[in-house]
Amino acid sequence: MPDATFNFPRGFLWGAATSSHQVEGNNTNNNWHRWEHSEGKIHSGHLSGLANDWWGGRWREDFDRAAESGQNAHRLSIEWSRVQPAPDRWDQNALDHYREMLRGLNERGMTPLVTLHHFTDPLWLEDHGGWTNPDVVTFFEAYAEQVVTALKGLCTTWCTINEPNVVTSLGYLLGTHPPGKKDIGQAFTVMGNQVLAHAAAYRKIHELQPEARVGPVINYRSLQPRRGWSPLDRMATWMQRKLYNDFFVDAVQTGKMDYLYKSVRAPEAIGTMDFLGINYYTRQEIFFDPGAANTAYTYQRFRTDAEMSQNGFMANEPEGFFEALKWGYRCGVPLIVTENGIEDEVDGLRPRYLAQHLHQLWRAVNFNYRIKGYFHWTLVDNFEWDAGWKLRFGLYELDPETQARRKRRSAGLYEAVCKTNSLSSAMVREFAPEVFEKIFPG
Ligand code: IFM
Repeated sequence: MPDATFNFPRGFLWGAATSSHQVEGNNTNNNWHRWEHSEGKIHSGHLSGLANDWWGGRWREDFDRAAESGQNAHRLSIEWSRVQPAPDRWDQNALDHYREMLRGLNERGMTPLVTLHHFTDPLWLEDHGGWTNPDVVTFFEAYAEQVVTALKGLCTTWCTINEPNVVTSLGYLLGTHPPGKKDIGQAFTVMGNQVLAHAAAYRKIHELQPEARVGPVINYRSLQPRRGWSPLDRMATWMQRKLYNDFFVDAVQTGKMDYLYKSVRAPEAIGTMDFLGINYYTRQEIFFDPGAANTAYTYQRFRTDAEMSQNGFMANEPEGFFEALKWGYRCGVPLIVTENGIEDEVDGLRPRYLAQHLHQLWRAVNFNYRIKGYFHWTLVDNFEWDAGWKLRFGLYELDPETQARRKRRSAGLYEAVCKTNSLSSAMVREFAPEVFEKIFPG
């Protein structure tokens, strides 16, 4: 095969994604801090501790790393519990801190993408019933107002809620994230409140900043029936797709929240999506399981012959990424890949995962799916929620004790891509020769 280059459109955003609690350190006023300090919630009792010490100022060196490796954008999140430490208190110093960080991105020529809610809630909110409390809609709107008023000179692209579907499934169905519930009724309440809170924040942001681009971020999982011939597996897959992948975007498109057994009107949600953020990691197979009422009668697992990540957390399924982008395309708004990546401390699989996923991204771009950018999860290893420090997703390795960073090989591949706005056969030959034939068949 002669040398070939897959080019991306001019102005394509290339960056990495992070979230406040996972990188800042010393976040002590939110529900995750409480969860970390409750017995048996986090792998090996790990704590986020200093995390990547961004609150202490190490964001500077990490932004330098990203900028020097050709990234022209970065996605970060604001920590609600810092901005509003108590229901009646707004912390201007915290907002100044974020202003400085966004200025830091702009000075380095990087476009900021800011997420308002990435998993963590202030303790006072959790103590008021969290996302099951209908007041969360006005609380979230007020928080968005404060943040956008303070930061609108430095950012125009806002993600409202990161992975509402993960918050509900892990926090209210499986119970592995706070508040640790296993209650489908509460999960449905939270799903509805998330849509309404997103819609209220969307309208408030546009009032404050008419040129803003505002969207939700959905974790898209490619779901396939385990036994294609089984009507029960097909039905379970359909239900999971509807509730996990489709619920939120359908609600903002149709103004109806479709819980399968009932539909609730939400006309205020219609048209509150300027772009759709898609987080894609993996694909799973679905079985019908009559005993699993809490998970909509399904059981899911990876394909038996799938290539698994280091700790078995996910499978390398690049075709599912194309499917995710095709799914997003049907929404008719521009798409941003707000997360994609793999846990791989030894960086054995990541280079080919990255090459194969960027190949699928390029294919989708060539189908005119209006994709504006790609944000790799993540820049530097960070605190991976209930898995603690076990799962390492960084392009750079972190020693949380010493705060030392070390560049992984796949950072070299991503750097070459970002700097040339392309994926070439030479890059794949150098970094992931084992998949060369798959990407550039001879
Ligand atoms: O680390 C998380 C992130 O916070 C949300 N999306 C998935 C990532 C990897 O598990």
